[in-house]
Amino acid sequence: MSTRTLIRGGLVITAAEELHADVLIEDGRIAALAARGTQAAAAWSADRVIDASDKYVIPGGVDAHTHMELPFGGTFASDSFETGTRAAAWGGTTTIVDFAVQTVGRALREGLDAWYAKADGKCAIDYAFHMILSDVNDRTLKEMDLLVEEGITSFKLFMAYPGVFYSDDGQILRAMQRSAANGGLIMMHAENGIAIDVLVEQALQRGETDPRHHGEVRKVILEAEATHRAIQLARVAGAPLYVVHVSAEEAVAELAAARDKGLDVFGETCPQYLFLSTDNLAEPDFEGAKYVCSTPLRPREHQAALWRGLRTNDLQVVSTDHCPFCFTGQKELGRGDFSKIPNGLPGVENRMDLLHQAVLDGHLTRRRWIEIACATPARMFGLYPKKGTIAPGADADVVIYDPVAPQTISAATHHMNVDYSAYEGKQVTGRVETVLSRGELVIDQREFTGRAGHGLYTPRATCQYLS
Ligand code: DUC
Ligand code: ZN
Ligand code: ZN
Repeated sequence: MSTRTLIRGGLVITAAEELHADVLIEDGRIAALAARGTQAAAAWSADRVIDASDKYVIPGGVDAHTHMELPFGGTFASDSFETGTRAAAWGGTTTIVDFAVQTVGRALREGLDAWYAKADGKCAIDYAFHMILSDVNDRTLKEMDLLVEEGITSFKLFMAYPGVFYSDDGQILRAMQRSAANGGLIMMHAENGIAIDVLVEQALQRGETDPRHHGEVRKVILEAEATHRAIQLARVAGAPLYVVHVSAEEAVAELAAARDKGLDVFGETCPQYLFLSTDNLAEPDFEGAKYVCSTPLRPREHQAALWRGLRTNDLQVVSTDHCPFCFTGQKELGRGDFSKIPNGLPGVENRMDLLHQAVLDGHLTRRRWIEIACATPARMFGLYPKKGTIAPGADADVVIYDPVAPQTISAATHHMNVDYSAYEGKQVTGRVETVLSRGELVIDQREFTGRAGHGLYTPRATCQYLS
């Protein structure tokens, strides 16, 4: 039976425009928009009418970088696909792209199938996958082609974490050459992990074991150098490149220089680099461990360059790199040795609100907020216009957002399965009120009405910024 939902009276914001319009949803998709007060809008009837007066009507967020259940440092990220996607919905995100992991010595297929199985029937919102390449060899290079055809059109490589996820320059070049041929997009963790491991060892020998030393050994120059090297390798291969979790001003400069040359080089940053800093890593009593992630948090002076990069489009996407580990029992693994602290921060629930706060703080326009959090990640990863916008034919993934509601971010009220918030006590203005995923109410006036298994696996096209 056909279900019609009408969202009345809100301000519709997309990456392209803002208009006071009513939105008609039919069979899980946007059927039509009509400017407020027009005859067309007045004539619409529906089974369900949602009053969005004084609210924003925005596309559901697309978080293109999450790690549910990631195995790391002898433990696992604490959000499952069930808890993590539910929390995402609470925060106004309706699509995640998570990273399936290849184990060294095993086929991509095996890792991917494991990720399909983890997520199947568990998700509250739609999901897709990238693939982490941990072992680039002749066999896995061939498998990349099959994955692109299957809708896994992006591959993360690591210049960091020797012995775990690390690829050397030869492996990186070969994977880039393959992606140049098959249409895949290489996503790069750009840090010189070989040099960092030397600095880690030397720091520990000097007795520098606290979390703040994590930030000190993972030097800005080693992010900038790896970013530069990744760009040159991509040029040699004739391949596009997407650099993940950019945190340092000098790395943004490398991206800007590449883009000024007209290269297909893209960059992502994350809320933790925009709102947190090495001050957090230096918090006493091992509290700094809560903020250990890689790339690391930087001195706060770097934030201005990140905001500027987002405004000038030298950075195009804000994702979360959501990779939560509980303080108790998980982050604590690194007491006395910062290198044993599992790397990662929670954030999938906070991204849309923090970026809305950035609008209020004057860093971004409202449309740019939607662009970097919804439309561009959808285009970058082949999901547009099904995801990332409000337009006829798009999936009805829609958030009714209250732009004046105050909230205090806290672990006491968040829905992520982690025992702390990286933004504990931070006061922001703006809050998700209602969320629809393919026309179904997932959050209804701040009550969870979704279900595990509503979220569907979504195969992706190739990057839509490439000709
Ligand atoms: N960085 C993190 O902080 N966590 C997981 C993987 C990564 O690259
Ligand atoms: Zn990474
Ligand atoms: Zn990551």
